[in-house]
Amino acid sequence: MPNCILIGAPIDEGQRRPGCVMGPAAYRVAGIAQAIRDLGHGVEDWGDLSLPELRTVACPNPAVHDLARVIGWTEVLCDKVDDALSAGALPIILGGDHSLALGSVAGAAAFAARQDRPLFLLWLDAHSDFHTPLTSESGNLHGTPVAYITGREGFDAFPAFPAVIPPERVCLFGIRSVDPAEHAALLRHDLAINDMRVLDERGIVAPLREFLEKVRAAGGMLHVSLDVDFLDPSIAPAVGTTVPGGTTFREAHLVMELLHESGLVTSLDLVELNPFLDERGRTAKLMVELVGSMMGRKVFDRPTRSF
Ligand code: Z70
Ligand code: MN
Ligand code: MN
Ligand code: MN
Repeated sequence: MPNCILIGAPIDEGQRRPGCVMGPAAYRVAGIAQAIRDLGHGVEDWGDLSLPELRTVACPNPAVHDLARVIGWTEVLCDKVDDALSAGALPIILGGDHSLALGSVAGAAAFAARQDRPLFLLWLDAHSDFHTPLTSESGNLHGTPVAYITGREGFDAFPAFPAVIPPERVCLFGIRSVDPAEHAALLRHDLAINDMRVLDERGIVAPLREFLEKVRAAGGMLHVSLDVDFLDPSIAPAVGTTVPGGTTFREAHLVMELLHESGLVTSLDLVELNPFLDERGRTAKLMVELVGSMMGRKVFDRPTRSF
């Protein structure tokens, strides 16, 4: 695995509940850099990003809030994630709410396009985040990145997405909260939708392996976007939008272990951690443990199975 670059993205304008700005600090306090170093990887911390000068923008949907700021974050994140990948590292973006993925995946897409490699997206989340700024009822732009990344219309105010990811290269995993407008749009697009119904029936291993095989066969890069609410709220309370019925501690670790084994992950978002809602840092610590599993920590180091 390449060395890691930590990028702090203290963004909370993509939703309404304050607290996600403290996310990057909480990951550092929980020891994310040392946890990765202990596994034998180099880690560089680029510190926290700050907002660039804002443009004046408008959106026909009056519910949408903080559009200019979210666009500002999108631009700076796109640039920095591209820089980190160009430095040969695995960028880990410390959020911040999920609107940061508008920029992080754009940066990964710009880099992948220059390398002439297809970029795939694994979305570990309770939500499908497939609204456009025009369909969002909450006006919270953290519910829109998957639509932006797959080239849906309605993002006129945003920078053009560098290299649109076709829906067939996107895998939603763990979803259990989909708004009606998202549902209608998902039916018209060919994303892999591994909702909880599918994961309960098939388990997490088979659907994840299927997707990873596709990435490998295509020689692709893989961006993983891990939303805290992918996890069951009983083990990860520090999130504004808790949805019951999430993945267990064991399932989540297994996902990360399989990702490690695959050797395919090229960038990672950690999003929606709200340390203000945490219980003695347990959610931050769990997220750091999950990163450890993705970076190669094992209970017992048996020879790697091949994919
Ligand atoms: C809802 C909306 C959302 C994350 C909540 C929720 C979206 N579909 N995304 N938490 N990460 O407001 O658009
Ligand atoms: Mn740059
Ligand atoms: Mn999300
Ligand atoms: Mn979510």
